[in-house]
Amino acid sequence: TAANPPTTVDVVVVGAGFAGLYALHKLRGEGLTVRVFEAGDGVGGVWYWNRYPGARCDVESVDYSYSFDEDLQREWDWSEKYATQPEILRYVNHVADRFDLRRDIEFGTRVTDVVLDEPAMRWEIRTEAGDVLSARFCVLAVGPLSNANVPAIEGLESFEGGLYHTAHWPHEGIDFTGMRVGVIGTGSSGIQTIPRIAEQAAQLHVFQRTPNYSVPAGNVPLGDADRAEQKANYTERRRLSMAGGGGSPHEPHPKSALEVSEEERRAAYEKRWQLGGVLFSKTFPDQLLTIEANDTARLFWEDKVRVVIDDPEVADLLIPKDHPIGTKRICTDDKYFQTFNRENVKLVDLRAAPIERIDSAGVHTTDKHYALDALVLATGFDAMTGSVEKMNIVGRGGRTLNQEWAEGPKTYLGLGIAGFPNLFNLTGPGSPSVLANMVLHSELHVNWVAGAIGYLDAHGAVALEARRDAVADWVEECADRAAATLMLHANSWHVGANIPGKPRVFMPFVGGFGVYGEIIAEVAAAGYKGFDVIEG
Ligand code: NA7
Repeated sequence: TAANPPTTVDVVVVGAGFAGLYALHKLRGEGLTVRVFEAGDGVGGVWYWNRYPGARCDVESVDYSYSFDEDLQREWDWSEKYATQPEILRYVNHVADRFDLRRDIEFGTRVTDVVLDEPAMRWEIRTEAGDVLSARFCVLAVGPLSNANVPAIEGLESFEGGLYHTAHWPHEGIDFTGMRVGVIGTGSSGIQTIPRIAEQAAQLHVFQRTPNYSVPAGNVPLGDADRAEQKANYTERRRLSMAGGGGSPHEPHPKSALEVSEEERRAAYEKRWQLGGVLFSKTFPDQLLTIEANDTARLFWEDKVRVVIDDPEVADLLIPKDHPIGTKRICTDDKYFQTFNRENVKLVDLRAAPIERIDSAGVHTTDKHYALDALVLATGFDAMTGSVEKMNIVGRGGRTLNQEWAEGPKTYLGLGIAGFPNLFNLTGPGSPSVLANMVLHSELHVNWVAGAIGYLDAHGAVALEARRDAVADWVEECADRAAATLMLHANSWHVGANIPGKPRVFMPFVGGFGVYGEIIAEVAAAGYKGFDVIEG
């Protein structure tokens, strides 16, 4: 941290995760002065905080890494197909050192206010530590899955055992040996951590409200030969990723699931199953478009899962019935379902008997008390809007972002908000972020923002502001695209269903990462069509 950090800069970036770090590197490289504020004491964003046992990325490590520097991507060696949280954190720290990023980052500093000074057309940024900065541009890189959701369960604060949220795991780790542990939540985080905790705990109770689809992750160690092959094809791999639906170099089967023979269909699912990972959801292109196609995947999945669970009644409880497969982000696991065969693991069905309250000694459901030494909340996030809405962001006419988004987030291309000139929200609602490879998506957004700033400067303009009509059209386009899929059939965090009172709006752009990249590039090429370019 600099001794006398400047109070006037070109750009303030909020957040030092993958997006914020690259924003700093890129914009500083364009000759701009940049200051980054980060609430954590280190870089990495979600990978800094989510240190629960079993935390691992579900995008291949070779793809879930920066592409902006050829030497960086050639020199870094990933040790596994899917990287663990500690390895990703080592990588992000390596990047921060290699590009000398820390000198412009203030750690342990949360931004509280981002207020437009309209006559000056500058943003005033305030932090909890008392910093006040004036910036021409503000880049929000706070992450779409970063604001942990702590459920409002009566008595939670009275629990006297260890209480942990997966997204705020103690850095020193926890040894559950000999303990009676409870885990609430069976989303991606719960499904990753439950098998690991089960290996330690004396007794583990898994409190499940909604069962989830999960496929074996298929993680394998990478050897020198694997890495050499990946790196030899890196350029092509990146090209395919940028054009692909999810930001990775994989494409679905060319035909509909319903067009092919039963034999061919099973062979395709079997191949994906053996490979492992989230791409099972994308075996066929229409799997998320029609119930008939989806059912073929769902039934294949169900057969695979039933055989590994010893007790058929437990299997019934673990198999989702309320949503088509893939309409919530599919989870990936390492022996999750097999964990329920262990003597020391019990599944608690909260549909049959919901949690009533928590007391000093454990969890009360409507029919029983569970005595616990430790309770793990794997209860997810106020996704896509939560971390942005936590700040007091005030735009034109004193209107807050929370007022602007009261009925659900409203953006143009995910990047621009009407009434909030020169404020760029990275990887948030209106973009495909959470449906894609977040690292490449962050690069895409940052490069676009850098291009926009360059355009303003080249044209002697002061600001870029999304037009209201363009926002309305984009919101409608995102809604229409979602409605044409099965994605609205799930009570997912994509629609805010996990947060009581949150407006039910499908927040991501579902049209694909490659398509989205083309759209935002065309808008830029057309002189930022849909934005007002404000002259000085
Ligand atoms: P998720 O996917 O939102 O999962 C949260 C889980 O917690 C889910 O099973 C919830 O059940 C459960 N939950 C939440 N509140 C409660 C209460 N009050 N009582 C019981 N159960 C509750 O979060 P994750 O962290 O696993 O994953 C989020 C994303 O991060 C993931 O998709 C990856 O992209 C990375 P529910 O389904 O709401 O009934």
